[in-house]
Amino acid sequence: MKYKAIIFDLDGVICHTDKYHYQAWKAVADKLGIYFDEVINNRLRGVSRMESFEIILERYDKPMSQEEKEVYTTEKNEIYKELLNNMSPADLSDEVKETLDGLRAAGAKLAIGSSSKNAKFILERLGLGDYFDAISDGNNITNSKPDPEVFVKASQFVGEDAKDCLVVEDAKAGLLAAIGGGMDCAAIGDAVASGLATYNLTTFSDLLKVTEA
Ligand code: B16
Ligand code: MG
Repeated sequence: MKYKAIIFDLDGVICHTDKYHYQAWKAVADKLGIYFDEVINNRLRGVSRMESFEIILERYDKPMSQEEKEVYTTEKNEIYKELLNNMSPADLSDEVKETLDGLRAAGAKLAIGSSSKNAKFILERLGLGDYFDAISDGNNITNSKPDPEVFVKASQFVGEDAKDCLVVEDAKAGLLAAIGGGMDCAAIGDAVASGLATYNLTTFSDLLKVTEA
């Protein structure tokens, strides 16, 4: 095993909550009469809740106060959390679970590095509530990706140096955060196209090969 710890992004890597984010933002956008589609939703990947709303508001031509923004983002989160209740351990693929178990058996500590403030709730829904050695998420950071903070905190939580950590990400902002934190990174999904990663994964289980010493 080349790494002492592997830090996983959550949404888009361990599980897929895009459709729930989409439905919840769509409800808010419709209420405000703002055009919103799946292409715009893709731009919200790995981006914090308020920054996501700012992207949606690019198509809104009236000013909005910070208080109103808080009201709408809170409403979005309530709808989103209601939708997350649909998730269950069946939403965790066998490939992801077997790969995680294989990496742990090979000696790596496993951590989460997610922008989401709902990370712990999502992990519980997936049956992974007690699985990871550490969770760094939207609740313990002040700067979101591409700032390295979420991954630096994750490495500190597991007590390993950045050079001994590998980050797994599906968003370009997440790869930039890993690189900024001095960590190697593996890209999956859309993040592959950026060409920024140390490794490009075709499928999640490729992690077992690329981390082999
Ligand atoms: P929340 P990740 C990110 O999670 C999502 O990709 C992004 O779409 C979302 O806006 C962000 O979490 C904040 O989520 O509203 O639940 O706090 O990819 O960093 O695991
Ligand atoms: Mg992600």
